This record gives sequence, structure tokens and C-alpha cells, in this order.
Amino acid sequence: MSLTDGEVVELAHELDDAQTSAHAVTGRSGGEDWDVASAYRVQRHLMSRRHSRGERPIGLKLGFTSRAKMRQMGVHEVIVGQLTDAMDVPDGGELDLGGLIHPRVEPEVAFRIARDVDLDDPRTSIATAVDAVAPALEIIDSRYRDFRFSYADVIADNTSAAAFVIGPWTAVRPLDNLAVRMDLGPRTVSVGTTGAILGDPIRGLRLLAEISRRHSIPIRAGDVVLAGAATAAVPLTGGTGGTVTAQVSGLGRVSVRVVPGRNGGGAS
Ligand code: OOG
Ligand code: MG
Repeated sequence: MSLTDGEVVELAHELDDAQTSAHAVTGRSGGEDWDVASAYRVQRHLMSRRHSRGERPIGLKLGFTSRAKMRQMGVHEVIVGQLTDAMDVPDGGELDLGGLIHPRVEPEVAFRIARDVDLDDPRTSIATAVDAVAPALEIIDSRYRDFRFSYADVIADNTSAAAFVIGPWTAVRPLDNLAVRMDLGPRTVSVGTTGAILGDPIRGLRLLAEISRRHSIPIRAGDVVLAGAATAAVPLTGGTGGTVTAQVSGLGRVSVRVVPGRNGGGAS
């Protein structure tokens, strides 16, 4: 059943407040799912609230594009979320865990979109709008307690998006089988391949276009698109500290320095 406009607004405010106050809330479904169109309406309202606070939209993200992520979270269909400049951490910069609830990090690849994509034109190929690719890190931080959510819940929560880091942009090349490795300090915490992302991350772009068309999410010139994690996400606890690095063979590396929050943030 779809939500009323009032319910959409209420849920968007609840999730927005959970993010700004770093306090987790309980998912709406209690295990049962609610309708996807309403979930994207909540996401749209949530994001317009953030935009009205001055955050600038700068891209999109795909989630649950790899089996490792689907298995980890129990969600088996692709989701789309929205990125703003407030989530953008420069390569080699600092990620402050203060203000986050129970962050996790995952290695990704990113696409750069060179021109506005006309989603109403059936001949549109979003892959031809890509002018560069880069290694990336995504930091997710579900606003739901213990990362427990249904498919609709996680869409409403803007797909757990919290922060991201983009490495050096390079020319587009085949991405179907590049080795991926993520290190946390001196430890290698995950290994995989870009092929784990839908067989080839480029496939995510067609799904992105479909979902964006259906739920009125624009894809604009200059947008960054995160293709989804190649491996399961790794928790960043308050005591973590150190540097997280993702390396994608042939694309290069990207890193972020993790600083424990003032109040020991990052505790779940
Ligand atoms: C949802 C976000 C999923 C990905 O790369 O698969 C995602 C979550 O796991 O909380 O970003
Ligand atoms: Mg991700």
C-alpha cells in the first residue's frame, strides 16, 4: 500500500533527524516490506530537505549490485541513492567518525557523467555519457538500528549513504575483471574483483537509468555515480583510526584517514 503525503513527510523527517542527531531509529516495516514507489518518495523528500539546508546534489549511487553485499544485508535487488557535496571527502582527506552512528566502509568504482541524460528518450544510453572512471570508497551509515532494514526501508533512508571518496579519474576501460583490495591500516580487510559488480559495473548504469526514470531522479552533467561495493562492507569502530585504502588494479588507489569522533563516535 502506498503512503499518504503526510506519512511520506513524517518518515523523511524521522530519517533526516536520525542522521543529523546520529541516533538510530527502527525500520517501518518490522520485517514486512512496503511499496517501493513510496520509499523513493520518502527519499526525494529527505533529499529536498537536505538541499534546502544548502547541500548540493553531485551524484548518485547504486547499492546491492554484488552478491557479497546482497548476502551481507539480505536484500537482493538494486537500489539507487543520492549524493551531495556534504558527503564528498577528498582523496587522502579525513573522515570524522563523530556524527556517524555505526559506519562501514566498502570499495567501489565510480563513473563520471559528462552530459545531462534524457531519461525520457528511449534511445538514451547512459554508458555513452560516461567520460571517466575512478576507484572509490563509500562510507555507509544506516539510520536504522543494527543496519536492520527491508528493501523499502533502505531506499527511504537514501540507501545508507553517508560519505564517499573518489580517487584519480582515468579514461574509461573494461571493468569486468579488475582486482580490488581494501586495507584498513596495515591489514587487508577485503579482496574481490570489479566483476563481482553485476558481472561488469557498466551494467549498473542501465539499471540506474531505469530506476531513475521510474522514480524521477535526474542524472546530470558532472554527476558522480558509485557502482556499488565489490565486497562486503567493513565496520569502522571508534577505535579504528588509521587509513583506509582501496586499490583497483589498473585504476589506481584511493584513501581516507579515519579520525575517531570527539565523543568516540562510531560506536553502534
Ligand atoms: C545499503 C547500501 C548498499 C552497496 O554498495 O551495495 C551499498 C547498506 O548496505 O546499508 O551502498
Ligand atoms: Mg555502496
